[in-house]
Amino acid sequence: MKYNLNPLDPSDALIDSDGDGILNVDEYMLGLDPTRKDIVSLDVTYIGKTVLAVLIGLSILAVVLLILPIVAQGYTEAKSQRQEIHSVLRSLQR
Ligand SMILES: [Ca+2]
Repeated sequence: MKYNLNPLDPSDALIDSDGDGILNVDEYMLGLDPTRKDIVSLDVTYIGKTVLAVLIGLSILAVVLLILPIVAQGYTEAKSQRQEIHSVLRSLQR
């Protein structure tokens, strides 16, 4: 009964006694101690939030980079139309 695991009870093989994400049977096969965490378990929630924040940031950046030239082009077109109207008005005043 090494590591308090019952060799007659196969159900504890599929349990992760130390909560490190590696099943007891796998720890046994790898020669690890199933009662001691062998890897630092990853905080999936933290990773998920970080990835989500990065994706949102990249999305905002992409939208800004896509919209900025359109706005700039619209401004340039409006300015040239305004100049054209002014020149037409000036020619009509003569
Ligand atoms: Ca384990």
